[in-house]
Amino acid sequence: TAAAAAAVEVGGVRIARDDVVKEDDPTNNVPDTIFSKIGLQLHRRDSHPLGILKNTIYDYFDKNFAGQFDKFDDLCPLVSVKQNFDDVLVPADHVSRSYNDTYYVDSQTVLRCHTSAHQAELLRDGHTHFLVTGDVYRRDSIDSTHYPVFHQHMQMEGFRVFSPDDWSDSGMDGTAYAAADLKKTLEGLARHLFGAVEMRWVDTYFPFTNPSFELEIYFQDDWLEVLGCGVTEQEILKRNGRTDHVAWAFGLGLERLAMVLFDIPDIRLFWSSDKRFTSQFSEGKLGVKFKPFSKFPPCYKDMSFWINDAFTENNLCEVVRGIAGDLVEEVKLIDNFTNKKGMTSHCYRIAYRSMERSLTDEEINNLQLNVRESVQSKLNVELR
Ligand code: FA5
Ligand code: MG
Repeated sequence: TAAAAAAVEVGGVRIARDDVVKEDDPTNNVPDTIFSKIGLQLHRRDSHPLGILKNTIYDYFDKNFAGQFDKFDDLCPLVSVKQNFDDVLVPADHVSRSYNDTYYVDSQTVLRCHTSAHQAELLRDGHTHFLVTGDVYRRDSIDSTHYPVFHQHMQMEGFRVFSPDDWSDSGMDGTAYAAADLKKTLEGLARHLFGAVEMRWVDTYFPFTNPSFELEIYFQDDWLEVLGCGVTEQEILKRNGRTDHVAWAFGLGLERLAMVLFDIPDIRLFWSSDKRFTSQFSEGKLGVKFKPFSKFPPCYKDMSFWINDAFTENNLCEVVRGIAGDLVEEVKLIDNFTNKKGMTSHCYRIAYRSMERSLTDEEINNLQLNVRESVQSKLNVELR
């Protein structure tokens, strides 16, 4: 893969590669492949599907809330552990805090894993209605069987504060009032984007909201989760200058909505600079259906090794991604057994495929060779 630039700029803040990728620092787990995604800001390109979608959501809020929502779309994705987790009440022992799930720049700084990381500071700054759009980062596995899980995606956070005057005449308590307003607002948004669409609410859990819900839309014979939301925990409002108020919040996945709206079959296409992709979209045109250009065939390579206690699939995926970048489509466990000595063997099948061209045998063999070497040296496993 191409060497990453030395620095990028987000919202006027310069982020140097060497401040984010520190190979020899054990408190850092950010690879070059992730650094190269920072600063691309696809959601700020008006002719990119994610930019078109963001602008259409802005239109909905502008129209229905008379411009009350303040908009942020270039807040720096490097945030403190406090902002990302503590400020939104994520428990100290929650799995999402682990090095296996989150990219740490150092022990106190992460690449935000959700846009909720900005709730507290914006509240403290006095904002009562706001939208925050940005790239978020998670150490997921690679899986494209249905919806490809990816290590970066775009979220939009929405937040609205109510004061007692807003609900006092409604006959409801503040929480019920906010929950009803939240659902009405998001159902309206779904209709603004999709027209008629089948949707349903599912109860769920988030540390920062109660009650909490997910909205699912029916797409290609299946229910697809597009956002999480709920009534903000009182503690968050209290800590940030809004005692006696209530609020709702939501966080939606822009790619998931865009894939449905534009018929985009693979999440990796959003990062493509191929003209055959980018030229199909234009500013202000939501829902123009993407016409796939020829799909190149995948190539499969298997590798087997004895794992050790420290082995995790996320770490394996990171190593594979570090070598093959966006050419890797899937890493799948296809065999798993433990021998009499108690040693466990895993066999993984790696699918390589380019969105843009046909890969040569030589190129894939080289990739696989490098992947094997890197897996052995970085994960300390024994190849079979
Ligand atoms: C959150 O990130 C919460 N912060 C959302 C929230 C905000 C809840 C405010 C309550 C109040 P979750 O991890 O479910 O939740 O992600 C939110 C949305 O991002 C998902 O519904 C989905 O649409 C999208 N998303 C999550 N993971 C991925 C992924 N790997 N690829 C693409 N989209 C994703
Ligand atoms: Mg979820």
